[in-house]
Amino acid sequence: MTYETLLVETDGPVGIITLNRPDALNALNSKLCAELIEQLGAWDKDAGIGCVVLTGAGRAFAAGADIKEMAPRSYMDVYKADMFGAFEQAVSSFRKPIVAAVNGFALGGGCELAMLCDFILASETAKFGQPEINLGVMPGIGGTQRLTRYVGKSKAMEMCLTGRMMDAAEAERAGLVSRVLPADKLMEEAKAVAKKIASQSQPIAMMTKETVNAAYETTLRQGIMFERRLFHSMFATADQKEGMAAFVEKRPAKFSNS
Ligand code: CO8
Repeated sequence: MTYETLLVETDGPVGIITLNRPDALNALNSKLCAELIEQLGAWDKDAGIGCVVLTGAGRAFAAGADIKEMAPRSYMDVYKADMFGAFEQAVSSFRKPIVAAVNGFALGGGCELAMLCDFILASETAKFGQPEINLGVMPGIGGTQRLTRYVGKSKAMEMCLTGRMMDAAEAERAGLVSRVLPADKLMEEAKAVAKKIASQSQPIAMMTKETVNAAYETTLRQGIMFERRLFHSMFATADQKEGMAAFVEKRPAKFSNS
């Protein structure tokens, strides 16, 4: 599939999407949102894809929603269109793991998009922020909620109220990113991590993602019960039998995704 705002490729079971509006620092315009929704929809249904890497071309992962496109819109325009509603829904409900490889600016909607992914690998040059307040608005694709859950109230509040950017080292200390890598190693490592994930049992990886994400939505007790029920259900899969047999027989597991 050829897109105007995305580069899409596959490397075996890994799908790689590069946001590709580098002249606008990959700002999220409606075209880009529609194309990303379409591609994720296709890969959700494609059993050949086990993990996705999302990155940005040039100096940015994404510098936010497209301000030039958004600026003239009225309240009725954005309310009726439920601006960014379908976008947030499409990424957050994607069932397979998505790794964000953040190479530069991840600001506003760009930071929110990175946080919608399952974890973030950052290059040393990455910068994260929620600068919407400088534009007379606030985060609107989940930033007030997800950033607070990632880094805690104090830092999230400071970032949303001041618009200050965090560098990669601070983002790692704060728990926003899982690891920081040299810029020239970021994609190599992101693809290696995605390949490792895609080599596991696909349904077990999907259930694991669903269960970790349940920690955001439930009480501790409900989350633990959800985990236990899904854990028990894994004993009905061929992949549990294979994974454990392979360990006992000292050989690599050969999962059948069943
Ligand atoms: N939208 C549109 N164009 C952008 C954006 C953006 N978010 N960011 C950068 N660009 C464009 C610039 O206009 C410029 O284009 P041109 O060459 O035509 O003038 C080009 O990208 C390069 O940018 P700069 O020249 O500004 O590059 P600098 O290196 O000087 O600065 C910065 C880089 C600091 C990243 C700067 O570009 C910047 O501050 N960008 C805006 C960041 C921002 O405010 N992001 C938040 C946007 S609002 C948002 O995301 C809200 C989401 C929630 C909506 C929810 C609705 C329900």
